[in-house]
Amino acid sequence: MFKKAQISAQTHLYRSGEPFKTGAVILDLSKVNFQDSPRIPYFEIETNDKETNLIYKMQEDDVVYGLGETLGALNKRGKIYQFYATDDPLHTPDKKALYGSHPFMILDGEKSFGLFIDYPSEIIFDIGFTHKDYIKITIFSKDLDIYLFECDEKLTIIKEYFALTGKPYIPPKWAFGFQQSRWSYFSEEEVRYVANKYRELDIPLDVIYTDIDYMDGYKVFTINRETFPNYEGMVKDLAQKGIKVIPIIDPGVKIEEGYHVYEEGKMNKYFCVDKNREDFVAAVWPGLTHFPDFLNSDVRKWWGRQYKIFTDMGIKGVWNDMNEPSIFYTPTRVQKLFESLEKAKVEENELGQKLSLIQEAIKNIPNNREDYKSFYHKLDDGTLINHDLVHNLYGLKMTEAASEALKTLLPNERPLLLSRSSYPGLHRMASIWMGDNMSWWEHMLVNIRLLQSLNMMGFFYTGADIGGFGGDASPELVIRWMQLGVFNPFYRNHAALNTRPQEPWQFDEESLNIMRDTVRLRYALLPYTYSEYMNSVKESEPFIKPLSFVFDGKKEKDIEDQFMYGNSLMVAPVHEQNKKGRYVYLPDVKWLNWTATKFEERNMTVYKPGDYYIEAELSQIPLFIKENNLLVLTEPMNYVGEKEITELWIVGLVTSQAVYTYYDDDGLTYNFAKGEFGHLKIEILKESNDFKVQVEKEDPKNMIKVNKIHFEIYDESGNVVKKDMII
Ligand code: MIG
Repeated sequence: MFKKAQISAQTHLYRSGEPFKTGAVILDLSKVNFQDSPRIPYFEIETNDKETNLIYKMQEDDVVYGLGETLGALNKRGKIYQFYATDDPLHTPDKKALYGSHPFMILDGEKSFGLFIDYPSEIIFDIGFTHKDYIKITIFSKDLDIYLFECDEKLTIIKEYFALTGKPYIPPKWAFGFQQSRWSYFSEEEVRYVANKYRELDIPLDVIYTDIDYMDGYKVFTINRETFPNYEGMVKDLAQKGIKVIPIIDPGVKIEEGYHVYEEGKMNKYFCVDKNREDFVAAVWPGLTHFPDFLNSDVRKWWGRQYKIFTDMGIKGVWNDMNEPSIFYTPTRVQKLFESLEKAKVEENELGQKLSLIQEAIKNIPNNREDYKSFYHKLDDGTLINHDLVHNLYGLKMTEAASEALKTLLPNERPLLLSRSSYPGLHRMASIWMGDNMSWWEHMLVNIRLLQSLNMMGFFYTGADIGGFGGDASPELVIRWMQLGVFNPFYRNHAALNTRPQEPWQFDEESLNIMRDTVRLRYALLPYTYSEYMNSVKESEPFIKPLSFVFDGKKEKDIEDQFMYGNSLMVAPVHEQNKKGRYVYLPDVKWLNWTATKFEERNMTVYKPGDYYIEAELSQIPLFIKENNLLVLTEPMNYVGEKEITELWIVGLVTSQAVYTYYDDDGLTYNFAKGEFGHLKIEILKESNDFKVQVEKEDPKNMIKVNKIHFEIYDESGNVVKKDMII
């Protein structure tokens, strides 16, 4: 049975049993008053010994949003989703689970509400799949917390969710620059080559990643000195060019005598244990490993200290991978395989019938639920808990270890911190990328939808592997994806082992030129992106929003491949092969269309609301600036911070009045929280054939270096008036 507590005017907690403290919620719940509550509003409850089911009858027009890192449509109706973190490198439409678990949904209909289930193991959301009118949520436990947000407005529900779980992570400003990665750049030489190539070709770049092959035998916190003899020198030299190096880190610690991380972990009993209290053994990249017990705070501190080898080199961030945790196999699983193979032992002519048996046995080896059930965590109070019951927290707790440590190792510096697996709460300290997608056009659409649904969970700083991770990418795909990437806050080209290289210069001259202009466009947008990002964190409002979060119409709810990037700009990426344009729906207001190729070329057209086919050649990106809203640009640079931003270009269609609050701070520290930031309040008032401008500066700490603003203001007939202003 549930007990109920009031959290805010609109939010209630319904608690059943004794839930595990996941750390998702930032409020102190020890002082809330509970009273018995036989029911939960909206839902019918069905329970048995093992599970709790919540059932809701949907109306025909109800739309379901949320659920973060899941595949399928943005409107989640019509599919089953499972939250049980898994490393699945093939994101086909039938898949129910990915790396993260985000059990927060929004029902948008005649009755609207939000629901967050704070429970760290398996949950199933059957959203109108089994029965088209019903939501059935199955939690495989009776110990759980359910938060119900009773608000009419989707954006208010999200605000309440952030009030409960914390505000989104703010990366350093350079993390909004372009980033290049590959599994792997195998040597220091190769990394230096990539850096030089970017500079030679005048393509802006801020970050290069080193994937697992920089390590010595995949041992975490070591460096292969044969291939990276002077990793630290490389970090310093690249820093001179304005490029940061970010290393990958995996959780599995190789079992090898004399290897310091293994020895320390073993001596201090820092690893997860099996049922015999022996260190649990699972194979990942290094071969047989132990898993650090991140649910224990001593282990987190110990692990966190390891990152010092990187920060001592001048490294400003880390990339935490494989933390579902991914398991390639365990000795038990291999044993079971041999047994199945023994059973399947057949004469050659029978193989046909037995083949599927063998295939099935092999398929079940990695990430097997039985393996997750076979190890334990030791909590701070000394109790042992089976991993399966807290499975979805492993990535969160690993990332917490990194985040806490980096606060000391890089005092008052904002690190770039990425994790693959996640749970609510991780969005406060780090962010996630979308994992191992493929070089498929279909995965561009997945990217577009995930941007929107992850933003609802507070993962504002997110993006997909640009160009696709697995498989070979065509030049056209990479170009179109680089264009979409301009509007991924995390903008990184990354590709898997043995796939066709996809750095901008790997194709032809024309493709290279388009990609250069595309990346430069991203840097031109930097003042807008940063300003909108910081304002959206402050306002607790998603940075990227679906059209239906901004406009009320019915049609808006069906449009999933256009989105608002900040409050002024709607992006309609071309995400299909051979397309020289696309259909775009323009809701409600007039729009200033910029079919963008490069910063320097701004040919604008005004559109009334309606449906249009917008042409977009391979080099062109369909962008739309909302009426009476403004876009802020600057001249592109080679990396963030190369030059002070001294000049702004303000572009917009103003039919009455437009106000833009331009924000800036040092981009590196947390001093903004102490008031060290500046605002330029730019106001444009339409006057018959002209406009009036007013700029107010509020900048006590001198954070804004802008001294010249160029205005390009359009009227509804598409005529432009340009003015410059010295401030
Ligand atoms: O088993 O480190 O998602 O980005 O390049 C694959 C190698 C392990 C998975 C990550 C991917 C990374 C890759 N990793």
